[in-house]
Amino acid sequence: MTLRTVADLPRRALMGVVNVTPDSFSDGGRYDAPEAAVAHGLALAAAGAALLDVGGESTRPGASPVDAAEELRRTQPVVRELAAGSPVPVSIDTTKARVAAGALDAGATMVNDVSGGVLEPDILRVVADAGALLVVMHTRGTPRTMRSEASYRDVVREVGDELRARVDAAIDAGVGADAILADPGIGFAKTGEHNFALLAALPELAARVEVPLLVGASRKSFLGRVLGDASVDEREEATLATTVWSFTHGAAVVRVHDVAVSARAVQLLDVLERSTPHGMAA
Ligand code: PMM
Repeated sequence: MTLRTVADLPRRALMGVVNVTPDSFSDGGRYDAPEAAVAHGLALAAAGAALLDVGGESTRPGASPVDAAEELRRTQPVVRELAAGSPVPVSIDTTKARVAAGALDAGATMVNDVSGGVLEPDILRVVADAGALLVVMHTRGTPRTMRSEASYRDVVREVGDELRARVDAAIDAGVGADAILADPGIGFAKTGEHNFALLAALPELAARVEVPLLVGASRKSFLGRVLGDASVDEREEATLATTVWSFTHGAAVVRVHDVAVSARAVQLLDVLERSTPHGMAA
């Protein structure tokens, strides 16, 4: 399925995570064989994902970099199979222009760049030329250095300004303004407090960046800390709270690992929203 603009996505779209990596923080190694990754992607689509986000390089703090050839080797066959065989569009989670080009060639219609086009600015032109959608995420530095860059005077204002600058750079490179989503980058060059401040300020951020927001808080460690150091496997309810919170505070897309759980919550949210003091709407 092809996407031309963000408006082509369903309302409250869930982006399902398909990590083809041996070392992602939440599901590393579980789906690193291409067949397993494809089967997982198809299951996420069946569970209600509106988008599948295929990634071949772990972005967890301190992760080792992967070269473009290896990242392409991991992701391209999975993108190709999912683009051909799944009912929903495929996104490639990469910061590399070459990997993005390979994925778009294989049928992806969205590029999710966690560096917002900073690490390889050519990626913006690659997206523009393909007429694809783009996610620009906010971070500072690289996964290796981002922890030391989590310092802000006013995190909401600074992230909003820096994110808007990334949106402008994408538009300058030829990406349509209606094809861009912005993401505050929960957990990227942020402390737990910064993450909560940004989640509390989603409407302000959306107004500042002037494009729809994508939020990715699924299973991240700041959620575990609130719950007394809950492990990754014990963060699903907290993740669900952030999904519902993000959608009710204006996010257009939420990126999650467990799509089925979030899809059921979104279904209920839609009914609640249509309900009146007289009862449930038909
Ligand atoms: N988080 C991760 C990876 N890619 N992309 C976007 N746009 N937003 C995020 O918050 C984000 C991302 C890290 O999580 P993972 O290793 O479980 O994929």
